[in-house]
Amino acid sequence: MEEKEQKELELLAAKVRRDVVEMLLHRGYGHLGGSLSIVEVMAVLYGKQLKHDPKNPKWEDRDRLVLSKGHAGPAWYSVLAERGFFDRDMLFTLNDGGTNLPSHPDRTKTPGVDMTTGSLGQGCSTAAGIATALAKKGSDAYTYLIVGDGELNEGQCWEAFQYIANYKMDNLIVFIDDNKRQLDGWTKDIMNPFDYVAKMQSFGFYTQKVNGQDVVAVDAAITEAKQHKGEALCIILDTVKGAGVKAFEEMESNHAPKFNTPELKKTAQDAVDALNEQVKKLEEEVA
Ligand SMILES: Cc1ncc(C[n+]2csc(CCOP(=O)(O)OP(=O)(O)O)c2C)c(N)n1
Repeated sequence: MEEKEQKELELLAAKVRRDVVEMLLHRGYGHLGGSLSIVEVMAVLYGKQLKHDPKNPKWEDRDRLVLSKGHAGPAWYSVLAERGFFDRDMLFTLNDGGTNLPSHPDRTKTPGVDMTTGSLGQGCSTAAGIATALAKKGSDAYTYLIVGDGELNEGQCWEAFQYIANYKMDNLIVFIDDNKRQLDGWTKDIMNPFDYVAKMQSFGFYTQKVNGQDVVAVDAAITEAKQHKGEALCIILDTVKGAGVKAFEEMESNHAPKFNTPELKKTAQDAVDALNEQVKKLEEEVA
């Protein structure tokens, strides 16, 4: 990847990360850790790999995204706003009564959101259905599915994976966001997943594992996956819950913190300020 393209993706990631923290600070609470861990994959998808048209969100030939770990909606909303699907000001209506940005994605409310999610596990099945329908219509659109490592505790995910592998669905890319933590602890302590690579390979997936916080590595893995025809495709994103803000990475419970004390508000505001600096620096480098 050219250095300029890398910087542009890093800039988009920095803006999305900044927006996530800023909107949750404004709201006073929200799903922080699992939104921050998927920032880079969101930036690579909307900055390069996922076909979309912000002016025509229902464009027939668009690629689809199913964010099965729907609680990470703020990361999706941020990248949609940055790409121009709606005004950035709308981010600050997150979770308000009557908002078009509910805490979990709703395809009837938000431009650019194609599937409603939030009940963990179900997005794996709906993504498989969407990709099946697109293939039957002769579309060359991709469906991308993002699943959490805690979410994989749901048996429904594995039923869907069996279906996807059985039908050798090469128009769907499964991302597992392996941030190693879930709502109330470490995934390995709650339900040991053992080795995702071996597991997905044994299901029949062409499986790669990459640093999910590295836009170049994520982009290369998607490009590589698209070259594998006639195989189910999986990319395991090795990520950090709360990624990109040291204080959040180290927070004991960073799933959905409340910003309800002066200290926590200051931590979040400091993060927004630091991320704004990062955005400014990257903007200068890209110019
Ligand atoms: C069926 C279902 N059960 C429980 C929940 C509550 N819940 C929301 S997020 C979460 C943890 C998910 O962990 P993970 O997939 O690892 O998400 P991440 O750590 O990436 O945020 C749980 C149990 C839910 N949304 N759906």
